Amino acid sequence: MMDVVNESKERINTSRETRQGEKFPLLAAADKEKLVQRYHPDYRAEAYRSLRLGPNQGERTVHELADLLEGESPLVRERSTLSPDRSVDLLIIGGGGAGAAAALAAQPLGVKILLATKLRFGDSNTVMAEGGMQVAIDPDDSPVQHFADTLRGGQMKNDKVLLKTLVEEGPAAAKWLMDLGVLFDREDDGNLSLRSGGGSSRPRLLRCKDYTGLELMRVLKDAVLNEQVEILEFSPAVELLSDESGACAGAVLRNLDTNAYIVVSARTVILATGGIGRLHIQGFPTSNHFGATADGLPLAYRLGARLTLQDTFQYHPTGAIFPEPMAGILVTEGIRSVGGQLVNASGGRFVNELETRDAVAAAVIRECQEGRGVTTPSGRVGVWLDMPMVDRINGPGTLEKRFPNMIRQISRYQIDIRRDPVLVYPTLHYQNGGIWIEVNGESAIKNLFVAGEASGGIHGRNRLMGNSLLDIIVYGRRAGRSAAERAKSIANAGLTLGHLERFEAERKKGGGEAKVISPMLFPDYVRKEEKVKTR
Ligand code: MEZ
Repeated sequence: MMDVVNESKERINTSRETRQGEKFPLLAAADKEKLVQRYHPDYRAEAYRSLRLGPNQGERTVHELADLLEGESPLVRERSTLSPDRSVDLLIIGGGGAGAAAALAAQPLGVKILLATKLRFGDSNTVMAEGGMQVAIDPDDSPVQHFADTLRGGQMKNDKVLLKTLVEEGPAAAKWLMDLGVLFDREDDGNLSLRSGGGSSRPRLLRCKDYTGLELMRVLKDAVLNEQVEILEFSPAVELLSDESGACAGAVLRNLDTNAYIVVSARTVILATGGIGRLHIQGFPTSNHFGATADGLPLAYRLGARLTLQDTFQYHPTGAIFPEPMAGILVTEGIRSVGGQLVNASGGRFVNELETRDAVAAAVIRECQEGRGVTTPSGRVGVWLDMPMVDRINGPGTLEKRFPNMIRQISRYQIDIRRDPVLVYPTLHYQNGGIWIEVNGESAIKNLFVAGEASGGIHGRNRLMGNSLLDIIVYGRRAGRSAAERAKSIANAGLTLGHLERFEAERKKGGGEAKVISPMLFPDYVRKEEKVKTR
């Protein structure tokens, strides 16, 4: 089997000369749509079912998420007292970039903030973001252009008000980060350096080499630690609390050391719990961090918050698949934006690498399903990402200068990306939809705000590269400000689990048995073997 991989790799090395300079056309809109509908995992009917209860009843989502949304709260069988252990103005649930940005925006308003996080403060998808943050600051660019690109990328299904705000507030968000201390890359003349990404008509990516999220989180975390924000680590939320009117009034956390519940009364709550990669939807490997188990979604859903676009997920086209321990690890789109090529087993290109991610992922899957992929010894099938092409096109040393993180991460597996291509296949990367929010971050439930990947609508059915780092900053700050302002105008309410009683009553009326306890908190690698084979 290794011979097959090596022989194919040889073909990549020999076809490099022919491929250099080769122009691969972008797809016509109709062909792109056909490709996506035929091969993208969002279009596999068998992966979906209808929701039987809750605010999105009758709509569909993938089995893995449906089970969590209709899951049973741990508090159904293990009741907790509802007398508060802690009473704050604002409870932020989640310690990634969106939670940190929210805390920094709320703190100047003088509210008492508790930031509770499942793992350590900073452990999140934010730190894993590599390629950059899109902001329209080039003289030839504009927020209007950014809006148009993102709308096209999102299959025209984006919430236009949310999107307009995202792009218009982009430049101010970048300035805010730089004022805090983020060091974006610059050109030799001192100007900020901008790069293109898939689906973007202009260079618009600000970046810190290929560890942009790590740099952002470093700065955001330091800034929060310097403020009056109390941090509670290893304390995930397991249920939200409501008042008599059904508005959000706090949360029940679980202390992961002692297993004890911590009841928090809060005037307002921000959910910033991040993504879903560790659900391994449809058996896909993931680029996400260990805690990305969709926790905020079932919590909000049981409280009555509506979801939007809950049936669409992003499979990043270039997750490494070989050697096996690398499965799912992200190879940044930045590599493709400077000339990295996707190549099939026989050494030929098959897609323009800067199509939007839904189309590139669909094209990779097509190659693999139609026998033009390379099979690894463990049975995965993938195509090559030819990274040495980057140095060939841009000059020796480019990979080293721009992608030190990629070189280091992949060298752990005895692959030098300056010399060798890497086998890749789509990896579950992002939840395109999530909890519906209005432009100040409030969900359909009063006093419950949402920021970052747990929210939905901004990105439509396919997010463009670099728009999630922008989203966590713009909407993290908006949610922080709005939730703090609201908290100043109301009092702490009486705590109830009325919403849970209503949810369970709905279940009894025909919602079927709960299959799982949710939120899940950690991936279940022990009891349920991950279905890792490439589909
Ligand atoms: O926004 C992203 O998902 C991103 C920049 C990923 C990457 O390829 O680096």
